[in-house]
Amino acid sequence: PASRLRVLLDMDGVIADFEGGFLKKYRQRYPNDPYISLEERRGFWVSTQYGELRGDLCDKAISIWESKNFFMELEPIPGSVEAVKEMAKMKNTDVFICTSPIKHYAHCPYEKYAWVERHLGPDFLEKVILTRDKTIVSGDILIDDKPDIFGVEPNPSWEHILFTACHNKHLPASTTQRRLLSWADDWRGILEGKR
Ligand code: UMP
Repeated sequence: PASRLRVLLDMDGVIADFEGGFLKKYRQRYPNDPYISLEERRGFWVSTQYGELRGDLCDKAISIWESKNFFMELEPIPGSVEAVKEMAKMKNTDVFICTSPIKHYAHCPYEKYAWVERHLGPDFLEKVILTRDKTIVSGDILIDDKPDIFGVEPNPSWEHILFTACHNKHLPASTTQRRLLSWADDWRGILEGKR
């Protein structure tokens, strides 16, 4: 009997559009300050690139995702909701959402659960894993837009599949890290290859 495939899905940048939601609210709140277009984004940390643009913009960027309703109001990444629902219905497949909340916990953890309930349905609340260290979570695949995922476990069980995002699409092709270019890319093939 074939054993089950366990897929871990990152939320921000893979299922929910953190970068798009950030830029929209940043420009609304700080219309007279410079901003970084999604085409110009480089590096995983938005706050770092804004701080390099001008020192005070690091804290202004952080103020956006620390605000109430930021995580709740993120739009789904195109095709993500349909893909996640289809994946969860596949035979011998267990899907979990594995996401790192920000440490300013007033709104983010609650809103991540509320987002999952709203877009994926209440049954998916069973599948949410909030952790700041994804290396201690076991799985066959982790689909995540963060290029470097480290923690206390030096040899995580999962293969990291890099989900392409505005901040990582210019990184040189890696010989070790496979990519999923979008939810229109062949995610089914990647899953089948791991069984
Ligand atoms: N985040 C920051 N600073 C940034 C960009 C993102 O704190 O500059 C937050 C948003 C998410 C978390 O809550 O970091 C990233 O979580 P994962 O996508 O790695 O799960």
